[in-house]
Amino acid sequence: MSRIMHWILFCNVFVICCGLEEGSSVKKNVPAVNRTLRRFQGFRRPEVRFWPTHKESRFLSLFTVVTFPNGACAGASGDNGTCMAARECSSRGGSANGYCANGFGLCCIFMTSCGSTTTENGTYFVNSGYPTPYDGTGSCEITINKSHPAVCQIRLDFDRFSIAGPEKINNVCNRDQFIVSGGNPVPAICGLNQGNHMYIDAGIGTTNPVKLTFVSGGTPFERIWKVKITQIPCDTIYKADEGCLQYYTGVSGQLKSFNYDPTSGLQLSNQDYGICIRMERNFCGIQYTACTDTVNNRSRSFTLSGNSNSPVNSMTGSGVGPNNCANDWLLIPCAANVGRVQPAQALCTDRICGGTFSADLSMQSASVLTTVKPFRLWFHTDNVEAPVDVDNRGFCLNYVQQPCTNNVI
Ligand SMILES: [Ca+2]
Repeated sequence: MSRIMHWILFCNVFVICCGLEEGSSVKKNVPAVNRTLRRFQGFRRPEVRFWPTHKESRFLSLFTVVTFPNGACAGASGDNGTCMAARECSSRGGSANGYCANGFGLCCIFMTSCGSTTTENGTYFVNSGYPTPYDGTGSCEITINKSHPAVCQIRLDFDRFSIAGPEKINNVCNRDQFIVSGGNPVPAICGLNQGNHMYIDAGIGTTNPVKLTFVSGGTPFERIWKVKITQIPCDTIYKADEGCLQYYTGVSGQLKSFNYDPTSGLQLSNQDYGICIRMERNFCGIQYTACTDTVNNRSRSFTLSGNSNSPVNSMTGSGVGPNNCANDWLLIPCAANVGRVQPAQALCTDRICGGTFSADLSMQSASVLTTVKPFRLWFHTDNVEAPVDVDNRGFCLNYVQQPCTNNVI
């Protein structure tokens, strides 16, 4: 028994031990243990009183350090953070916000603002003075460096996003702008985007910093933003598909164009991006329906072209003419209305625009189905609105994936 070492360190690390032949894995484990212990110095420096002598060590201890990973945690404030020791949180520039790992760790929140550089996964980028709004002019930029060489995507979640909207003639973001540079091309956006998100391609390799910039123009406006930055390794299952600025998962959900707001939002010009929905297992089609508009007397939840201050029919196709979508459109591959196919028209269409959501020329909104895979939409707008296109909101659609039965292939 004397040759079997039982060590139990009463700090914030538990060590479970058992006997092992000398010369196997104990010595290899020592550096790893020391590293682990150093990570917990923020709690209490563990006292390792001795290592076994050569004489004692014919049988050495194989100890398994039961510790907690630096995983995601929910802070007391509701923000998400990373679970770690207090000293590590402080040295990495975070602030502790509640406990995690059954009280052994602290939930470390990383929040940063103008002029900073971050490598921390889960960092929040907030406006100067947050949570107080910022009403001034200038440029606020942060640089995101990869937290790990394996990172190849960055997801931005707009937990708060309220900056000045576009000008009201052509809906161009020429006052305030949110700009992403350093990754794949991303359209500049402005206005109200709380709850929306973006995926940024960070490329392969250890560098490729991505910059996020909020430009505040001269218009007085109480700007507020809080952007959560999540770094995504290439080999994860939650990585977005290539070419998807937005990526949704789940059998059902809701997707909106940027600055969609039924009350005051305006469809943004100069947009051109893909929206992807992950095909869930055993689902073969996807159905889209315009969101319920609870604000306006007449639904404006799909208003892409025409003067939406009056009822506007749906428009389809890529031809030139009053009922085509030559300038602004939502592209849904081979879209067809559920339950009604008008014989005089093509069985399916691609581009949809106008002021009513339907794959047929109609004043009546419809549910639209496509079985083209993968499930993907493209949104395109040019840089002109007035005088033909006025007060369009953009789109808000609910989607429901359709199972591989019921004649859906
Ligand atoms: Ca336009």
